[in-house]
Amino acid sequence: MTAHPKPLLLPRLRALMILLLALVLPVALSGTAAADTGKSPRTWTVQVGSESSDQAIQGMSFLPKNIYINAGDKVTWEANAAEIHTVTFLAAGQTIESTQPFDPFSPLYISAQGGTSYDGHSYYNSGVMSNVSNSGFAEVGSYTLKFPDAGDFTYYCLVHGAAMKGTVHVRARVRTTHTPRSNTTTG
Ligand SMILES: [Cu+2]
Repeated sequence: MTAHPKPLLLPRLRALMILLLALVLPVALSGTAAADTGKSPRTWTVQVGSESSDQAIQGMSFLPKNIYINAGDKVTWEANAAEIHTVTFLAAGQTIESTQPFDPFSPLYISAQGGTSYDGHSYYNSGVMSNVSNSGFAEVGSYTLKFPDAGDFTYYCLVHGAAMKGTVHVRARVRTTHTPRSNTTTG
């Protein structure tokens, strides 16, 4: 008789908004650019390896393993462990298995290969990355690549093979249709 059913919806909506904000905020804050209009290229950081403070425990991973960027953005990989790693994009048709085991004498493994802008199909390599200078290899503390074209690009560590890989997901810069809501906040 005195039907007044509206109060149910509002608190729920508010809870949903708060949840969304909680999910979106860390992503939004992880970028390097302060103002995000989606127009100026950004540089994103990926940590290469991780370790306990005494270096006894080594994490064989790229952090984050998946990164979502816009075409024209750059990614900088930073050496984050004493353990040696590489950031390596294989050539089209090349398998990680065919690169194993790691060859510590081959320039293809231990030296920088490819340019500074990723073309989507050639071989790119950082050289041997470590955050200590006595790794036995030329010291590479960071490695940066620009990604001008959209696509999903998987890369590996040549030292640890298939067990250590990551993917750079590059979205086309201009998008006017069907952009998932969760994606619009990150770029
Ligand atoms: Cu590795």
